[in-house]
Amino acid sequence: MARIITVAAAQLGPIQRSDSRASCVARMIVLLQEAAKQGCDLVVFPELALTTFFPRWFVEDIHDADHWYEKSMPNADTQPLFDEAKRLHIGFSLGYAEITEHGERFNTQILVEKDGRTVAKYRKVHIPGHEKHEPDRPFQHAERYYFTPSNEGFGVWKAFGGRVGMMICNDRRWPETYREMGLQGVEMILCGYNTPLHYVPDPSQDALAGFHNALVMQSGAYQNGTFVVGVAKGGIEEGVDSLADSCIIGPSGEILAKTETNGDEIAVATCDLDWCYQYKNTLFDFDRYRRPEVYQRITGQRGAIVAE
Ligand code: ING
Repeated sequence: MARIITVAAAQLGPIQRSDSRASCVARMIVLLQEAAKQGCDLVVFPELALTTFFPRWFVEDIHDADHWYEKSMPNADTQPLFDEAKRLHIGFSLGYAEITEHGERFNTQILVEKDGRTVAKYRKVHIPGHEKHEPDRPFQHAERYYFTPSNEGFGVWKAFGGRVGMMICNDRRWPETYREMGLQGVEMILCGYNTPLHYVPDPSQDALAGFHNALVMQSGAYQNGTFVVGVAKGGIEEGVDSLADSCIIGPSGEILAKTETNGDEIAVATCDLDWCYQYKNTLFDFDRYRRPEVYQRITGQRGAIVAE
C-alpha cells in the first residue's frame, strides 16, 4: 500500500515588529484552511513564525527580549491554530523562539500530528550570525546572542505514516544535518528559514542566495533519498528583504513545488514516501557503500587542519 503524504509548504510574508501573535496565527489559519481544501495531511510553517525576526536588533539586557519567546506551547496565542488544525484533521510543523523554565533560549520547531498531539520537538543545532552587538552592520543577525545551540542533535520520528525529521534554517547548509537523519532512515525533512537576501560578511553572495538555498536542500534530499520541505518567512520585514522560494523537493533532488510570491502562500505536493527507496536502495545504499572507517575527521574535528 503506497504511503502518501500531501504536504504544504506554508510560506509567510513579513511579520513586522508591531504585528501581534494573534495576527500571525490568523494568517497561518488561513493557510491551513487553503491546505485543507487541497487535501493536505501536513502543513509546514517557517522558522520563528510567531514574531518578527528579532535577532535583527541587539538589546544590551537580554531580558528586554523575553517577550519574543514562548514559555509554553501551545499557549493562549497559539491554541486557535492547534484547535483549527485538529478540526481540519491536519498536522503541522511550527517554528518559534522557546524559553524554558530554566531560562534557556532555543530556536525551536515542533511537529503536531493530525489528532493534535505534539509528537516531536527539535531545537536548532547550527546557530549562525554573531554573539555581540556589531553596530556598523545595516542590521544585526545576532542569533548566537539570543539562542543556545542545541546538543540534542537531529531526531527522526514515526509520523504521518513515515519517518519525519526537522531542521531549522542554517542547519540546511550543513551536509551533516541531512546525513544524521539519513542514517536514521528519514523520508521527509521539514525546514523553516529566515534568510536575508543581503549577507553582510560577504555581499558577493547576495546574488546567489536563491541558488544556494535550492542547492543545499536539493543536494541533501538526493544524497539521503529523502523529501525536503523548505519554508520561508519572505519579503521585506522591518526594512530587510528576505528570501522566499519555499519549495518541496523529492528524493531525486527535483523541485516538485515552489511558491511564486514572497508573501503568504502555500506550495503543495503529493509525496509517495516509497520513492525514497529508489535512491536509498541503489546509489545511496549506505550500509553497502559508505566507509565510516575513513571518515574520522567528520566527527573528530570542528575546523579544518591544514598540513604545512
Ligand atoms: N539564517 C541564515 C541562513 O543560514 C544567513 C543565516 C543570514 C545566511 C544572512 C545568509 C544571509 O539561511 C538563519 N536564520 O539561519
